[in-house]
Amino acid sequence: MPTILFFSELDDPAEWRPALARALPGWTVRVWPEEGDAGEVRAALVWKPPPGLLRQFPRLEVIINLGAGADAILADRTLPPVPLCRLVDDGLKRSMATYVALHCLSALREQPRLAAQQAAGVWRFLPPRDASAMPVGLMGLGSVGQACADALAPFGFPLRAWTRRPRSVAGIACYSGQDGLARFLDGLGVLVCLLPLTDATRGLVSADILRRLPAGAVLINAGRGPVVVEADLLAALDSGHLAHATLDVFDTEPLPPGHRFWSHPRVTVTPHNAGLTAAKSAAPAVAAIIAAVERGLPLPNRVDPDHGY
Ligand code: NDP
Ligand code: OXD
Repeated sequence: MPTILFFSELDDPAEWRPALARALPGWTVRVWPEEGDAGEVRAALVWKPPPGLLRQFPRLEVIINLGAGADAILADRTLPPVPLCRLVDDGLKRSMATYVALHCLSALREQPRLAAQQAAGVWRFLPPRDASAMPVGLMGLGSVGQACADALAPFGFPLRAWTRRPRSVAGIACYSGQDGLARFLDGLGVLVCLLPLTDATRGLVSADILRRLPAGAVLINAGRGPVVVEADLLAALDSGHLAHATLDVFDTEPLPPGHRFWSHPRVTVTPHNAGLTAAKSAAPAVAAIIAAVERGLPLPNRVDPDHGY
């Protein structure tokens, strides 16, 4: 019987096994390290598998990354030469969109300053800011960036996006490449980083980009930690140039005890929980990828190893 191999040290197999069994009738679900015939494994649904694990299945046809960011799996130089797809489902997009909307609205409503006032027992009227004067810039307008743009649309923020290739999307001022970067950054109220981690994006958000933001701007990073240079971000926060940073992703995860982000008055830390790939909503997306493999159709969310996402 065709078998899908499941490996994750983060996701609960007790949730995934029944969800996959429902979505893939006629398939066996094998949770690593359960024993079985290696030749029956046709698909692998994996999050950060140990290097070399996937090489032992001679009839593997597709690898499905149990998450949207493929940087960790692409770092495995021993991956067998079969197509690699990312798992991007409606539940994940919704959770990322609520995270980004929450923290853009928090900036709009001056929530960090209000929280500090409350902690100090201070009653001081702070007028809400004007969304129309607070452009939100999405670095990355892929499946997650687009869901975030849709969620932000009703609140009146002017929306911008910056991508690798030129794009044209109704309601969003689109910029691309190095040429478009300066115009994208000019006058932003909130910079939202939703980029994959690739050779081209590692260390991209450095002092140079941060200093081009207007004084008082806010950063949200829910993409990958190493896209932002942590030391440069701390310098921009310490100087007061940036009003606040909300960070879900970090160079080192879990964020080490004693890291300055934990206690910085201008930083909100969340434990890489912005997006959730839940078995119930994502198992049908796994089945859709496998159905496309079986029918020889283009694979949804296929990763291009040359570009790293
Ligand atoms: P996609 O692959 O759908 O989109 C990536 C976007 O980034 C595209 O718009 C792409 O541009 C743009 N991009 C890539 N490289 C560059 C570059 N060098 N310069 C400019 N733009 C670039 O990814 P998703 O939207 O699905 O996810 C984005 C990232 O979010 C994931 O890779 C992951 O790291 C992170 N993530 C984090 C989660 C969390 O819990 N914190 C949960 C889920 C995802 P173009 O349109 O031109 O291709
Ligand atoms: C993902 C993540 O990439 O959760 O899906 O970070």
